[in-house]
Amino acid sequence: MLDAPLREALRASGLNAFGVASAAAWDRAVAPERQSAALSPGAVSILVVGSGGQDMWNHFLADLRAHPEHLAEEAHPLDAFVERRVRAADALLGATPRRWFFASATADVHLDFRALAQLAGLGRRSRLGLLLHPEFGVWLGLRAACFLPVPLPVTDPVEGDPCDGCPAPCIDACPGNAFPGGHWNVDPCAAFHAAAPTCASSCAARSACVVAPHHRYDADEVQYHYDRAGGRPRLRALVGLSDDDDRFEGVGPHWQTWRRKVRVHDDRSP
Ligand code: B12
Ligand code: SF4
Ligand code: SF4
Repeated sequence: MLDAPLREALRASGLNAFGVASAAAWDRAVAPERQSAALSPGAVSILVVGSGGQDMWNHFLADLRAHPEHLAEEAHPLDAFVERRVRAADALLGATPRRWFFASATADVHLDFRALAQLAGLGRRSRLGLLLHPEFGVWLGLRAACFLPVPLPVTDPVEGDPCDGCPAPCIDACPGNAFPGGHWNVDPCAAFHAAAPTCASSCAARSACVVAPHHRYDADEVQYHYDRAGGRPRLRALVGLSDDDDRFEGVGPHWQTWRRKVRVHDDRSP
């Protein structure tokens, strides 16, 4: 298979979850500006790459320890790590034309990776609003996608509602009433962030998910994802970089202002 060596190389960096969607299925789900004809003419397959559990975080820390400048010189060091590793592995695809997209909030072209990953068989939407992967549960990051003009075998979709039959401890664990109607909603969650510091560095609802608890991130990784302001100094301490040598402070996630910060095209509008 064309992408087998690429997958092997990415796995070595903890990019360990893969799925393939057909470009035709993606095109049916999104508005013309996001369809393959606009983004990558001739593409027929989309390889979606994720990181399940804590493996990629550990590779990221090892990279920063070996190269503290990768922290000092990058505003978004984890996104930069992903892009470096993907670009390095990309050479294994040879001369095949292709185009990569990244899931970072600062990406030039924004794709809705949860929708794309669901089409690529990486999981299903959960009550938490996160894609729930059969092996990694909600402890799956979505990282990159490659549009290719080569027909790769499409990954079977994960069927059914992953939350069916679950007593939903995620809802009970949420102090912010962020599950109106039984499903997570960004507005009450963001409002709670503005009103109280309780969720500044973690999400009790996600931590309560019963699926794959052994793949939960550790406290450092959780803090980095939920609270870059505190997570970045913690990263500096973990890799031995002094505050004075770091050119950036951590910022984000932007709970209240994400609609302005992320150039999201609303695929649901006609
Ligand atoms: C902007 C953003 C945010 C914003 C707004 C969240 C939001 N509602 O979109 C803020 C800052 C609040 C945020 C918070 C978090 N985020 Co965020 N976020 C993003 C980002 C950059 C864009 C999301 C987007 O396109 N929103 C567009 C709006 C219009 O979407 P929406 O209306 O909410 O959702 C609709 C569509 O997604 C659609 N849909 C169609 N098909 C499918 C299929 C599935 C499975 C789902 C869930 C939805 C869906 O229906 C939805 C409802 O109408 C993505 C990365 C990316 N490029 O996709 C990460 C991303 C969604 N975030 C992620 C995570 C993990 C989080 C946090 C847990 C914190 C964190 N940083 O780790 C929290 C909690 C989120 C939660 N419970 O859902 C992960 C999700 C991974 C997963 N397993 O699903 C992503 C993919 C980033 C990544 N690198 O992995 N995030
Ligand atoms: S961050 Fe807090 S308010 Fe938002 S879903 Fe998680 S526990 Fe609830
Ligand atoms: S705890 Fe149960 S209901 Fe909540 S997201 Fe996990 S599987 Fe779904």
